[in-house]
Amino acid sequence: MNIKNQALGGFSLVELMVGMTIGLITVLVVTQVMSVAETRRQASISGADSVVNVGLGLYTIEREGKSAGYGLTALQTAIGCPIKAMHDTTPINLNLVPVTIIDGASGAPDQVRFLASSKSGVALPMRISQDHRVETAHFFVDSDMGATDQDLMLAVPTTSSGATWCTVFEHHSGGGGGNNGNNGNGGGQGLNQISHPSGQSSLNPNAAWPSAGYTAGDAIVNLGSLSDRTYFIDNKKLRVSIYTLRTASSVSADLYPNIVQLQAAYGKDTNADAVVDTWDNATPATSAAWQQIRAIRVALVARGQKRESGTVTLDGAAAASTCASTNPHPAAVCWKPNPAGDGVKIDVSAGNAEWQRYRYRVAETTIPLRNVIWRE
Ligand SMILES: [Ca+2]
Ligand SMILES: [Ca+2]
Repeated sequence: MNIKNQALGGFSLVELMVGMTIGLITVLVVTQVMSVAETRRQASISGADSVVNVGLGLYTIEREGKSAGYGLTALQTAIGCPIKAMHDTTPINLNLVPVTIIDGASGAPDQVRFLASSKSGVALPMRISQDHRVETAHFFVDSDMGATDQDLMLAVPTTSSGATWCTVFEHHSGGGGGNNGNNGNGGGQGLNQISHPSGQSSLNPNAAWPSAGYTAGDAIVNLGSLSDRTYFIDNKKLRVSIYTLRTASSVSADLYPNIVQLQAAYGKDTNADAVVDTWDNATPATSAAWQQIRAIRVALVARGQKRESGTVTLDGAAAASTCASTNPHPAAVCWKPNPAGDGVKIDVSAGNAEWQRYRYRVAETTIPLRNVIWRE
C-alpha cells in the first residue's frame, strides 16, 4: 500500500531541480557548439568570397593586359609618342603606350591604364606616301585597306619630338568638298586617301596638328574607336573607368567588391636582350624608356567580410620585415614586385581603424605585353 502511494506522489523537488539542471546544461552545450560552428562557417564563407573576388578581379586585369597595345605597337619607334588631339576646343593629351601605371602616393592603391586599337581585323599601320601639309584635308597612303568613315586614326611620325607628335583625327572619306578620287587640292586622283576634313568632326580642328605636318614615310594607325580603360580601387571596390576619346568623356563601373588594394610594377628590359631585368613603377620619361617595358606585375588584395574579435593581421613594421623574408608570416599582407626578389608589405590600413581585425587575401601575377613582345 505504501509503495503504491509513493509511486503516485510524482517527482520530488530535488528530482525536478536535477532534471532541469541537466536540461539547461544540455541546451548550453548545444548553443555553444552551434555558435562556434556558425563562426567557423562565416569565416570560411568570407574567405571563399575573398578568393573568388580577388581571382576574378585579377583575371579581368590580366585579360585586358594581354591585348594591350593591339594595333599600336606595330611601329616600334611610335611607342611612347605623345598623342595630341582636340575635341572642339578641349585639348586631349595621352601617350601611345600599351600600359601606364599611375602610382598611388605613400602606398595608396595604384591605377593601371590600358590602351589598344579596337579595330578588328586590320591593325597594320598605313604608310604615308606623300608629304602632308596640315591645311590639306587628305593624307595619301600606300593602302587604305580597312578604313571606314568615322574610324579614329592616329598620324604617327617616324620619330617624335617637341615639334612632331602623334595626332588623332576622325576619318571621313567624302569630306573636303571632293571624293576619294578628287581631293579638291589638285592631283591625288586614284590614290588611296585618309581624310580629316575639319568641318565634319569635333575631333578634326587643325589646332591639334604639328605645324610642319607629316612627311612621306610616316604612318597612320587605325584605332577604330580606341579602347582606353583604367582599373582602380574606390571605396573597397575594384572599378574600371572607360574613356571615350570621340566624346572626350569617361564613365566608370563597379567590377568586384571587397577589393582594397592594387599594386603594380613595370617589367623593363634595360639592356635589350629581350629578358626583363628591372621591376619598378618609375614612369618612363622618354620614348626609348617606354620601349623597354615588356610586362607588368599586378597584385590585388581582397578583404574578408567578417570582422574578427581579435587582431588577425600583422601591423606595419612587423609585416615589412616578414614580407622581405623567405617565409613571410601568413598574417602579413605582402606581394613581390620583382618575382625573383624580396617581398614588400602592402598597406591595407587606409580608411578603417579596425583593419587588423580583418583577414586579407593577395593574388598577384605577371602579365606579358604580348603585342610588344611579338612585334620583334
Ligand atoms: Ca604603388
Ligand atoms: Ca634584359
